[in-house]
Amino acid sequence: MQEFDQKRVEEECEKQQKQWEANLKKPTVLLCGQTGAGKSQSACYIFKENIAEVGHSSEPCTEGINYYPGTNVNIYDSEGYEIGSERQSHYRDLIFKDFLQSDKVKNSDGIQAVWYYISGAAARFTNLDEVLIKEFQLLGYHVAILITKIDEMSDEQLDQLTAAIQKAQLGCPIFNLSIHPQIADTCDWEKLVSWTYDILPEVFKERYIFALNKGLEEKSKAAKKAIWLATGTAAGVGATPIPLSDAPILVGIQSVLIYKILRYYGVNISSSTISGLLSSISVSQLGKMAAGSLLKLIPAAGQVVGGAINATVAAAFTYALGYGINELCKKQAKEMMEGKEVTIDIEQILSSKDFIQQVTKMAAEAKGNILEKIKEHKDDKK
Ligand SMILES: Nc1nc2c(ncn2[C@@H]2O[C@H](COP(=O)(O)OP(=O)(O)O)[C@@H](O)[C@H]2O)c(=O)[nH]1
Ligand SMILES: [Mg+2]
Repeated sequence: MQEFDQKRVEEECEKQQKQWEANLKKPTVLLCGQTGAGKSQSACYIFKENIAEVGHSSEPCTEGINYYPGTNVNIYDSEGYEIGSERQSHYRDLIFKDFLQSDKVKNSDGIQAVWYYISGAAARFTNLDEVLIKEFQLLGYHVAILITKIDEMSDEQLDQLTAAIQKAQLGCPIFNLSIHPQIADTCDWEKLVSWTYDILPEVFKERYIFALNKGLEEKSKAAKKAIWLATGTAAGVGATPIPLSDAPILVGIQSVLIYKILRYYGVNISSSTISGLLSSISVSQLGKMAAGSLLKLIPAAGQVVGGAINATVAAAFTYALGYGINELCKKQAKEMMEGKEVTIDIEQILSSKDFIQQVTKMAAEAKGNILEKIKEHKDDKK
């Protein structure tokens, strides 16, 4: 029997965590449209960081466009134009000549999404709006139209405005929005968040998720992706003849998986701390227990090639652990979004008997078809 080597586990965690983080890019969103449409406020509503907030410091950019480099998302917040103003006639040049041609934009990772705002209070879709949106699209930008302040509109007004936009046949989605507490929850915020997630190239998706105040679905989606990736990797590790419960690489994979899931939900604890917790509640014991009871569940276990069993057990256990953490985070995050004070106490979770029992039970259930499932998820990705 090998000794459980915590130092190697920590090295493994650090390595895997770094590898993952090195590949993540920060997405950039451009907010465009009329002054007072609610651009700045909406960014504060969606994202965790109080970017684009009045009084929040921005970096100087093209005149009329403020740049807010956030921790996980960058926002270009255009001051917009007022209908009939001097600025309206310059707005197109300002965006397409001054701003998009500027070194700052050209030397960056680009702009992944344009949120184009139409104020429900003004309820006008102007010729300029149409021209600008078409120009963005021609240049290959992903544009969404955001009708804001719908609390200030009658249903009829909203229908008319929507019809006017649809008549232009721009082919971009339209989201009806308001931050008014009485109707905000029934608006299309989650749909906007989801659309943006979908159009982002892979390397930008994860940091976008970190930045989000909303998007429970997307957080869970990202967690599930991470779970299947780790489960597949664990299956590979388990195929070696090392007893799986003592393999630092495996605990590393599981710790980094938990680390990723927590990050999606906005909790930041280093993966080596998690690995410490995992081993201090002796996940190796748990692994042995799971392995032992799982072995009993496999008919004629003695005749099965050792590697095959290890792969199954390692994968099933990793899957069950990730699944359990994601479910707990989802529940907590929902409560958080409802304004309740909650914290995700990972130490308490990992040492809770209920949680461990649930994971063990689930791993036992999963072992039957986990390898096929891994394969399905790999095929899905192609
Ligand atoms: N009624 C209503 N007012 C809003 C809404 N969103 C923003 N506002 C208000 O509209 C004003 C302009 O918002 P702001 O975000 O600064 O607009 P921006 O110029 O497009 O950045 C502020 O007074 C906001 O409080 C909304 O959904 N409904
Ligand atoms: Mg503003």
